[in-house]
Amino acid sequence: MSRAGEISYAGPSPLGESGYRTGLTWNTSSRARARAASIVAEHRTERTEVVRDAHLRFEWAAHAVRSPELLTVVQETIGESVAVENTFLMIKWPGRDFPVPWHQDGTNPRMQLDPARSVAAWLAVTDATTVNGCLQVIPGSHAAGYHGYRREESGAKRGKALGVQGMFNGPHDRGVWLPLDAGQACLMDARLIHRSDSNSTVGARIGLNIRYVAPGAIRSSGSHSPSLYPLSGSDW
Ligand SMILES: O=C(O)CCC(=O)C(=O)O
Repeated sequence: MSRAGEISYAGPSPLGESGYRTGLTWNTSSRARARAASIVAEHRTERTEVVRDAHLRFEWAAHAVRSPELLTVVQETIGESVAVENTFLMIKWPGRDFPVPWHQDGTNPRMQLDPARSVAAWLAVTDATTVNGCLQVIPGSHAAGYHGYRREESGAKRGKALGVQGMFNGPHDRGVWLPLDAGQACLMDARLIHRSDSNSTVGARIGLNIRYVAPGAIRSSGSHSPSLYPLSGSDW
């Protein structure tokens, strides 16, 4: 499923050759783990897997999107004026089949993000490991631009429903795992191809996904006009 009028946006990344950056911190690991424990307590009964717009629902997430180190690096990457376009909290419960297919955060049927003016972040609320479903990325995959995508056949309601067309949903020979401790974060070019596996441990794996944009980053198709949550700058 790729649509007429979409732009490929092939080319270099503001995050360099790899198209991603790790080694960032959004909170102390002990505070992140305490937060994870309360999220688990709140959602254990329903086994909620995805909470959309977490930054509008939870005060801790509204703080997380503006955590100083993360926001500074986002501003260095896309400029001083920054808004949140979207967040979702993803909980991988033990024993659930919940892989996320290879996908690119900056393209969907509603819009495309200009990769020079947008960046995606993934914040580890619990530790994220290769066995509980940390991200796997394909370094440099941003450079070829946006690809066509398909709707995931199962689980489409709960998470990322769009996978890169023609890509098998499993490890890739160029894939690199990004394990993170609770409280750490990574940034990804909006075109970087990434995925995650199901959680095969006995504890929950929790991550917060954020799409940050600068003014003019969003090309929307049709009448969709995203509601932005400005964090800095006066151009909104
Ligand atoms: O949390 C996950 O496992 C997947 C998140 C993701 O794919 C994303 O950040 O776009």
